[in-house]
Amino acid sequence: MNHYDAAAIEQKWQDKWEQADCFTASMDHTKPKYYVLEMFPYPSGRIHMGHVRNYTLGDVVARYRRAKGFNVLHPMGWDAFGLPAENAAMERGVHPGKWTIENIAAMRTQLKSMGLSYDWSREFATCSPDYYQHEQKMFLKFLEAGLAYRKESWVNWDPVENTVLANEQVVDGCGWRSGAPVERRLLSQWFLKITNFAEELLAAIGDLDRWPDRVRLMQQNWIGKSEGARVRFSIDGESPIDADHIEVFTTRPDTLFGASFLAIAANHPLALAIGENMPAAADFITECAKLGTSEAAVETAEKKGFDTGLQVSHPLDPAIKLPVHIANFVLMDYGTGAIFGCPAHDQRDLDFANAYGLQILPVVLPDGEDTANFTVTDTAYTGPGKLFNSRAWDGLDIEAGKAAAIAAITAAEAGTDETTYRLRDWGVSRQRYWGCPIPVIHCDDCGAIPVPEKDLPVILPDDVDFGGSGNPLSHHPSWKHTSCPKCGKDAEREQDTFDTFFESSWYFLRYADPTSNDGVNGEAAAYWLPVDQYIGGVEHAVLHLLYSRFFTRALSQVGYLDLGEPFAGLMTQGMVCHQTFQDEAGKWLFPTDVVKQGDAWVQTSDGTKVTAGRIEKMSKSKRNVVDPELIIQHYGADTARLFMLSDSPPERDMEWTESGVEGASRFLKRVWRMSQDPDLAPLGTAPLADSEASALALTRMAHKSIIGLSADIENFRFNRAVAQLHMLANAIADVKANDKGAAEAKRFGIETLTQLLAPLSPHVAEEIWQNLGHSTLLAQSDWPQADASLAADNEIEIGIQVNGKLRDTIMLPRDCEADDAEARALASPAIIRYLDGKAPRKVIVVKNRIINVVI
Ligand code: ANZ
Ligand code: ZN
Repeated sequence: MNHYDAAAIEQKWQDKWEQADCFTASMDHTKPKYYVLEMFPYPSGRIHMGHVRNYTLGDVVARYRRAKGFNVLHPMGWDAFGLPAENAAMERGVHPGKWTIENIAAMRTQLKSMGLSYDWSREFATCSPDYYQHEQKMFLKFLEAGLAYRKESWVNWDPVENTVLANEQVVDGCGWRSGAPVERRLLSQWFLKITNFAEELLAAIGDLDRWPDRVRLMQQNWIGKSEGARVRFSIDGESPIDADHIEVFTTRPDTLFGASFLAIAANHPLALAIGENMPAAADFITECAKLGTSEAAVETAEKKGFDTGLQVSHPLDPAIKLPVHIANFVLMDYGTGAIFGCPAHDQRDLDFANAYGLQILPVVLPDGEDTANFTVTDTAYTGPGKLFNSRAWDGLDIEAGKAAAIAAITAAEAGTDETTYRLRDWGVSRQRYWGCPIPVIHCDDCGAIPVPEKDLPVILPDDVDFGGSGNPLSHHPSWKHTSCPKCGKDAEREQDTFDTFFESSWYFLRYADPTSNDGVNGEAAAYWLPVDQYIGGVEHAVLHLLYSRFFTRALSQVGYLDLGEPFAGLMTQGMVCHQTFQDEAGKWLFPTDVVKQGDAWVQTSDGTKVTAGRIEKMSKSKRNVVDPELIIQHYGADTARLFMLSDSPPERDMEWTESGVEGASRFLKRVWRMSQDPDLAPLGTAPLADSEASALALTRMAHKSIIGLSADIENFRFNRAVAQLHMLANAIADVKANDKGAAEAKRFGIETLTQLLAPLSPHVAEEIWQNLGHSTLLAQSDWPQADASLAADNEIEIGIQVNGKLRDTIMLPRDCEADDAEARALASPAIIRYLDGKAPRKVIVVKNRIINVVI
């Protein structure tokens, strides 16, 4: 018997697949297409177990669909711009480009060692000008179409790093790297008009029926549609700004008569104007600026305000006067940056009113309360009820009250109904070097002028210095100096680069034809898109997936293609977890540094005590990581892949354990041994029609496995697919040599097992297939066909009802006679209990369906 040598086999079959060009895709209108895509990796240098899981899942789908006769596109590439490369440059003095290219080479080798069925001819890295030059054209088209624009906006500014920080990069009000307190700054930045598509992006979520509900909900919340009203309050006396009124956005116009103050954002134009003449106000504004711009920061901060001394009149009764405060919980970039506060029915407003002694007037009466006694003190009432203290609206419910309020403010010309969205336009400017240059030239006279098409692409210069702070592009001696395309005067290039989400928003379109001079080849995209199955981490549930949905629409609008949704099916995988270990001093230890002795863990090096901790997501900081390369070297990629699939359903977290990998390895060795059984019937023999007992059972199990495993793969139940393979292997082992048809059944069983194993552990399957005498490649073979009649079980599960309620289920032979079925049902312990010693009045048997006992 020859021995299973994973390393030799795997290299051999990877070479064979490549020579036979098995995975190169091309358009073919005679076949149904299937585009399976895994989120492309950032080239950090080495693959981790999360990658292994992600790409194994995708590869099973790709290999299965190919065998099922689909024309499969399964590409891979590199999301190659981004901060880590720039940090490496600063820390180690390597150029980001060089660092990235080397990382890609290393990771490509690792991915290839996994035997993934990619069409490598379509590979690209987004940091290559071949790729990013198209983004510059897209951006200019967006500009022309009004889908890109420049505006001043408030940003989190890190004064040490001299750069803008995303909200997620602000930790407790400080920069995540520098630790310096973040400032709010007004900066001119480029934006993409994703808000143009807010309604469409929201509505189309309803059609994404092959997306996880959780992701759909997250997108819905992110878009955050709010229906309400815009209401004007006129300023009493002299206004410090041009406008004589303050506009607020509210979702509760029905509570207008419960208003007791107006609050404006610290960076509202009115606040800034007041701050100019009032040092105390200016101090308060500065204090607010330290809070950062994130909603989370604003939510959790203590509610603080500053009374401006200004007063406004109520829009429906000028006799009612309300004070105007500057408040830290009002955001400038939502609604109008100003609110009316109704403390009785909004908790933030109530906290604020209690802190500053403002009036609390309830206007919604909960059912069962009476107007004379209902008061609000510490907890705002946000539930349903009838309006009161609200003049003509008294007695209306909230919805009717909103309609009445909108009618009243419209009639008084003090406002209108309005719908707003939480979704903000996408700010794409980054003060970074390692990104796609924004193709714009700034002229003192002409303003921001697009780089003319003939001068594209704007190539990122290589010779930059990473020594200083801020954006290295700004320090480059010559790159930024150019002349104005319009007037010819000296001008400066835009030195910001695009947010790296720009690259990942259209890469899936590029794969349709990665060398197209048009950026996106419309015809190829029409053939391949949408992606039939997208697979990746749930951490991308909002930004990447929403930007991609937007980009597809925006590119369609400017003529690149004609497509709505880019991803028809989405699967979000769970994390790969591992137990954590610490030494006596609390230092984290690698799993390779510890060993189990009896029930306790000790350090391999010196036998000292180790505390085994929780099972957590693999992370470098806790050292609970296992290096895929070592696993592949030790067990082979087929084992790593099989274990990845077998532990839990793909959308759930899984625990990586040594015993689990061992189990997967044992199973492959078992299949390997079975395939070398000298008793197998020769190649080309089919199971005998009159096989007996265990041989018949195996044939049946093989047909059942084909049906079951196909459904499991189509529905992402890979763990069940693996269990099915184990069952089939057991049925092979259970065949008795003396049963008629044993040798033929075993051949059929092992061949089927090999074919079904192929998408999961493809190398060992190819090797066994060859050893079984085949000269075809499994990678190019059709999926086995099941005979449903042979797969049928001769036992079926039948429910037993007592007086119409299901009380038990039993296994009965198919087509079991009524008398026999009745006898078996009445023998069920559960039914005996229900009968409680009595005889049933009637027993109704519906053949192969159900048994109803009437008592
Ligand atoms: C008066 C009112 C009375 C409100 C009441 C609520 C309850 P969503 O659902 O998130 O859209 N708001 C409006 N603009 C704001 C801003 N820029 N910063 C902070 N808060 C703002 O919430 C809309 C509600 O949030 C609005 O309705 C407004 O407060 C507040 F009993 O107006 B409401
Ligand atoms: Zn000019």
